[in-house]
Amino acid sequence: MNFKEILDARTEEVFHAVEKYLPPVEGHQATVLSAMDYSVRAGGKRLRPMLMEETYRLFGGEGKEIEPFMAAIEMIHTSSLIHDDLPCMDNDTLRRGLPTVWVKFGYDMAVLAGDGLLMYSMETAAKALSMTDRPDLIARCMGILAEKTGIYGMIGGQTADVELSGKPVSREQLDFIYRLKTGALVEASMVIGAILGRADEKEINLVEKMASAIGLAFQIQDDILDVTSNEGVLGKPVLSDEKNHKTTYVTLEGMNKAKQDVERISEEAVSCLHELSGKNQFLEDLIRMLVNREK
Ligand code: GRG
Repeated sequence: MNFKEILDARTEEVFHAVEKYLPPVEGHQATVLSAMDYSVRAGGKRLRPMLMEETYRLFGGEGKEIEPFMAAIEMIHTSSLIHDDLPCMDNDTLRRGLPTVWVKFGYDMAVLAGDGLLMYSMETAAKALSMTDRPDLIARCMGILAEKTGIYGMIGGQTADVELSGKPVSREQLDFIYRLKTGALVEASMVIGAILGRADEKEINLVEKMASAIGLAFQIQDDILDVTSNEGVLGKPVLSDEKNHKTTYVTLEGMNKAKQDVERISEEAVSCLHELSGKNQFLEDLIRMLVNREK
């Protein structure tokens, strides 16, 4: 199998692990449950739960306790996509190749589906407590999940991003936005994988540094693809940043430098990986894939 085939197979496997934790679509709140289900099942690369599981494996983790956290991080990520697409944010109509949640279920249900997934993620992560002999580690990971999602993480980054739309943005402000709105969930994914894999504190710090580099490279590549790709391949509209008057890495630094920097930052992440004692070739290939990905 070539890397693309291995990656597709892993995406499928990761989705099956996540799918087990989706709530049933029933009861008086069936509409919002249906919107939550629709958005998670819509597809996507499943990069965050994949990075989490690969980091867990890097440190020798073999248990099931990682799975509720894999499901939780994908739920949080999906909730952010639902809200990001809303008319009050990016006002986008296509996501993961399908109509966005607000287009299909209405603005009200989309807000609630995002909120519903966000809270259900914590309920899901808590299920790991009954799967471990180290509840202290689960509690620590739940704290990290909340912190990296909240106002000191993704939501904080999105706040600055929304507020600065249409305004001049400095490189320092852009770095802040990218580190929080995109990097924080990648950091949560890999740090949780490391903690549950029983990494020591030095290793956890190195994993956080590696994840931060991956998050930054990933967001810059997202900016590049917004200009160079097409809707059919991406499954979401292109030129969305221009439409929303957003300063991006590409508008600030130019396309050539953006491409060079994705490559350089990805290699920095690979260097961090090499400093760790375990070996995971798939993880290394996955990090490098970020530079060449088309969607
Ligand atoms: C849920 C309360 C609540 C708030 C959300 C809208 C928001 C706050 C945050 C937006 C964060 C965001 C969308 C950052 C961009 C990150 C990014 C590059 C997303 C695309 O991720 P991919 O390419 O998507 O991994 P797939 O579809 O493959 O999963």
